[in-house]
Parts: sequence; C-alpha cells; structure tokens
Amino acid sequence: MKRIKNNLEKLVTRSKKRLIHIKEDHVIKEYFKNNILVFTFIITCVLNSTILRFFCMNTLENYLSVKAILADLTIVIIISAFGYLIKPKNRFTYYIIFEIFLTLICVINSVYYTFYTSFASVSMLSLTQYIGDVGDAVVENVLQLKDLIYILGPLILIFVHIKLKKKNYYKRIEVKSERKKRTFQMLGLGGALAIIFIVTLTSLDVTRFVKQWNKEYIVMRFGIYIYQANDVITSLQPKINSMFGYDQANKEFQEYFTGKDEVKTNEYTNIFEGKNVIVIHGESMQTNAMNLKFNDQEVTPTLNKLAKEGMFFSNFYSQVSVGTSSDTELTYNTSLMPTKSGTAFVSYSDRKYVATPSLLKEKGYYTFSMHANNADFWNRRAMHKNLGYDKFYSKSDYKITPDDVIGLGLNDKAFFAQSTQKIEKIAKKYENWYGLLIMLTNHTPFSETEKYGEFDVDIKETITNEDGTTEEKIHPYMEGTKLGNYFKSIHYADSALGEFITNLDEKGLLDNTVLIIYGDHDGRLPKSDYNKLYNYDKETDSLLSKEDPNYKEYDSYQYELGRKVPFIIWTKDMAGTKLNQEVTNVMGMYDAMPTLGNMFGYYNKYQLGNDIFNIKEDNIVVFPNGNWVTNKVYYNSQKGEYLSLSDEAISEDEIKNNSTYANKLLDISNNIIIFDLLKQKEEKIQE
Ligand code: GP9
Ligand code: MN
Repeated sequence: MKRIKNNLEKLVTRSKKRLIHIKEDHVIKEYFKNNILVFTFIITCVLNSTILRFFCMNTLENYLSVKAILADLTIVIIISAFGYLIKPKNRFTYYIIFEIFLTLICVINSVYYTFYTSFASVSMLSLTQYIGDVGDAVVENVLQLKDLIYILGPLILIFVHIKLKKKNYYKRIEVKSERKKRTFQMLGLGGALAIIFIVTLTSLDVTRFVKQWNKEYIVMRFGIYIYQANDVITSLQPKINSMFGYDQANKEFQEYFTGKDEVKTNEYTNIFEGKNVIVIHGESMQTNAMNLKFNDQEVTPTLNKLAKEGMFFSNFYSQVSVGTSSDTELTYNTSLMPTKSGTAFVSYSDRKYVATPSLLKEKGYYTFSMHANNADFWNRRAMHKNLGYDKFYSKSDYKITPDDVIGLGLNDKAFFAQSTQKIEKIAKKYENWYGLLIMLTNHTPFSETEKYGEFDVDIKETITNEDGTTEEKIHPYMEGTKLGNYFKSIHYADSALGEFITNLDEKGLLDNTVLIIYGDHDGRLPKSDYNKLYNYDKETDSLLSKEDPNYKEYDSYQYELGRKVPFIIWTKDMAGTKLNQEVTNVMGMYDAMPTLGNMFGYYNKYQLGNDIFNIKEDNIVVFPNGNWVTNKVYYNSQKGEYLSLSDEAISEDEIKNNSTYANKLLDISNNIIIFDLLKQKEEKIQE
C-alpha cells in the first residue's frame, strides 16, 4: 500500500512540474508571439551592425566583439522600448523609420570604409572640397553589392509586418493598459544591459571614445550606432564653442597682433632659401636618451652625431595636449598652440591655418608628407590637405608584410627605405620640395623588444678574481623596465634614421637638402623608472637610499624638465660652420616656425612663438596646461609653485607677468582656431 501511495505521489509531482513547464513554455511563446515585430527590429538592427564589422574589420574577434554586440543591443532595445507607447496599428511606422535610419548608418559607413578604410564622420560634410574630389569615384567604384545586404533588414521587417497584418496581429497583441508596463520592461532590460556594458569598459576604451579619432577601435568596442551618435555630438561641439564670444575674441586678437608684424632679420635670415627640406617627426624621441650610454654604447648614436655636426637646440620642449602627435604637427607647422578642448586636427580641421607647407608652396615648392599608418589616424587625411601638403603618402602607399610590422604598423627601417624611393622620384620631378616623414616604431608601449635588435640596458662588468682569472658579471639595471625597453626602442629608431640618412646621401638626395628633426613629445614613461636610472645601486640591485650622498632627487619638476625633445637642423656640410652650434636657450615647438621661417624666407604674421635668434635668453615656453618655463624658472600653474633654474632671484612680478602672458597666449591661440579668425582676416583682405 505504502509503495502504491509513494508512486502515486511521485506521479502527481511529476505531472505538476510538467504542467508548470508547459505553462512557462506557453508564456514565453505567447510573449514572443506578441512581440514578433519588436524582436525582428532588434535582431535585424544588431545583425546589420555585426555584418558591417564583418566587412570592415575582417577578423573574427572584431566582428563578433561581445562588447560591440552588447552596445548595439542596448541601443536598439532602448529605441524599441518607446515603440510600445504607440498604438499597435501605428507601431510599424515607428519601427520601420528607425530601421531605415539605422540601416542607412550601416550602408554609409560600409561605403565609406571601402573607400577610406575608416568610418564616416558628419564633420566631413563641412570639408566640401574633399568630398568633391571623391564624389564621382564613390558612385563608380565603391558602391558594391555587399553594401546592399543591409537593406535586407528593413525588407524583413516589412515582410514580417505584412504577414502579421494578414493575421490580424495588431488587433490582438495587447490591451492599452499594458503599453506602459511593456515600455518599462524593455527599458529595464536595456538599462541592465547598459550597466553590464559600462562596467566592462576599460580606461583605454573611455579615453579612445572621448578622443574619437581611432574610429575602428570605437566601432569595435562601442558598435556603429554609439560611434555615430558620439561622432555627431563631438562634431557639433566646435560649432557650439564658436557660437558665443566672437566679438570679444576678435577684438583681443586684433589688439594682440597690432604692431607685431615687423619682420626682424638676423645673421641666419634666408640662409637656407631655395634648399630642399626633409622634416623627420621623431616619434617619442626624448633628449635625455641622447646623453646616455649602456656598456659604452650610445643609445642614440645617429642623433648624437647630427647634434654634434648640426645646429642642436638642447633646451627644447614640445607643447602637446591630448592630441599628442597631431598637436606637435599643428604647433610645428603653424606656431599655434593645441586647443583647450578637443584636438585641432580632429575637431577643427576645417579652419584656416597659416602653415609652413602652404607658405613654401607659394614659393614654388612641391610639398608632401609620409606616414605608413592609416591616413585617418588623427584625421591627417583632411588636416594635411588643409596645412598645404600637396600629397600625403599613407598606409595604402606602402607595402606592408606581416614581418615588417612592429607595434602600430610598418617598422621605421622599411618605412624609410620605401620613402627614399618615393623621394627619389619627387626629386627628379620637382626642383624644390619639402617633405615631412612621420616615424612610428618608437611608440608606447615599447614592448616588442625582440624586434628592436640587440641593445642591452644592463651593466656588464669584468671582475678579476684573486687567482687572476676574470669573469663577467651582469647587473640587470634597466632590463625589464618600461624605460629600459624605451631605450631599446629608440635605439632601433635611431639606427633606422641612420640608415635613412646614409641611403639619401648615396642617392645624392642630401646635396641641396636641409634635414630637420624634432621629437614629437616625450615617451610618457614612469617617474619611478627614472628614479632607478639615476639611483641604481648595482651591488644590491636596488635603489640607493635617500641618505646616500650619491642619491639624486628625481621629483615632479625633474620629470617635467626631463620631457625635453631634440630639435636639430642639419646639412651634410654644416660641421665647422657658424651654424654648427648648440643653442641652449629655452625653446618650444611654437618657436620652430618663426626660427625656420627666417632661415628659409617665409613668414607667418600670426605666429605665437619667436625666432630664437631674435628673442634669445628672453624666451618663454608656454604649455597647454598653463605651466611655463624660461631660462630662469619653471612654473607649475596648477600648484602655483615654481622651481628656480638659475642663481638669479625670481620676483613675484616676474611670475605674475609671465603667467598673464601665458594665459593670454593660450586664449588668443584657442580663439584663432575656434572662431576661425584667420579666415575672417583673409576674407577682409580680399574684400
Ligand atoms: C600615429 C602616430 C602616433 O599615426 O603618429 O600618434 P600618438 O599616439 O603619438 O599621438
Ligand atoms: Mn607621437
């Protein structure tokens, strides 16, 4: 009896469970049935974005990027939630409008990517001359069958809608009172996904999102829909910034430059007139690496040789903000400072600039730039055109095999080798030419040490034992540190530069050429590594104690002063002439254009820097954060503190006057760019 009872009980519970299952299944099915249109919308929109990534960045990791799918899903679910507020019979209109809109984003980006290997930006719409150049080509060559696949999304939605309508779906899906509930349910789901997405973001994701130029990365991490929304907002920001305060800005600008157009001459005026120019943008090259040797080997023998034979500015600073490489390009070419928010190259590429390449073009030069990275990196494609380069040779102009890649792309040795061939052709075609070559390998994080070639940053010692035998002892020193890896990396870049110069010389390309080399910014290396560099105790393989008489304090001021970059002007016959000298007066990137302009015979009335041979020891270098440095003092504007650099007393007035000057200069520079003041000026002259 007991057994029968037990069995019966088991049977009842089993059937109960099955009933719950059936009920659950039923509920899910019902839910799905009632929401077919919404789900079709969600799935097709997320699928379109995934297909776009598949066509553009054809690695599995990219197009199946979970973060991107999560981001797309979040956006589409949030959009879909509001559809529930609309009456069922009109709901299709809502979804099809959004479906078409999101599909258009995918189609435009797909076409754009095929042509530019980058994603579209609304800010490009203002660069009309640029679109004019490519408009026809886009239609003829670029619109391909694959760009039409996205249209399947709206077609599927229309198909589903017709089917549903036939089945009277819209009349029976929900009662009015349920609409709000469903909206909130969907919003809740979207919100939950958004939270998961935000929590999984890294700081790199966030900085790249804010900077916006690394478009592939953003699309891979944030999906195309968030990318485009972010693009619209960042593209509008410059417009909003320039809406208020124009009159005041223009007035201050006029006042600032009144009486400043007197062209001063000095012993170097026009000394290089008519010479060809090769400018080397030395990625992350820092002056302090030039003074170092490891085991009697110089870290940068080429730079050292050029500095010794040429004109070497040893107290020279870059003046970069968040736009790093591109900020230096801006300041070097225009003698303006980086903008206070955003970056000039990305946000203000449609402004008028008075730039070195344009000025040399007016003198009959052919101007070009070369960089084996994606042309849209830092928006160079648009900005180089604006600055006056006749041609920008970028990634697609170089042969890049996987073996040739170090870090961000084509290694410097291969880059220089291929560039030499291009320069040879240019030199045959044009009498005068000016070219910028942007290096790439010596870029943070300096981690591919096995590819840089042999360069040890340890201390090797030969020890003689009591019995007369010798043995080699190795103290690890900078091995394994980021700074140590940086030395290996810059050693590689330096040797690439050396090979380049030898090749140019062999081809006779240095005979009438001036070489200009600048470090674009420091290597952003840890302060603690410098501490090790200057305070290493090889006996204990640790740091000297602060009490040790040999201990060298490396505080935040030393760090800031250590961020100097090399600036060298060199020709093959300069050694021993009056040009062969070390200039020790403090100098900034914004002084490059005035100093070089005087030597080559071009002039920018709106330069903010000075010809160092006119201003000499009175120079001041202003940094984008308001800090400044003179020969006598480094001032930290954030802390309101300074470090004296000479024995001369520093007065309060000096600090105050220099700070006022620094702030004024930053304001003027910012206003010139934001309010496009040079354009207004040009238009007035033409009237
Ligand atoms: C990228 C290169 C590096 O093409 O110029 O830019 P950075 O990260 O140094 O600003
Ligand atoms: Mn750089």
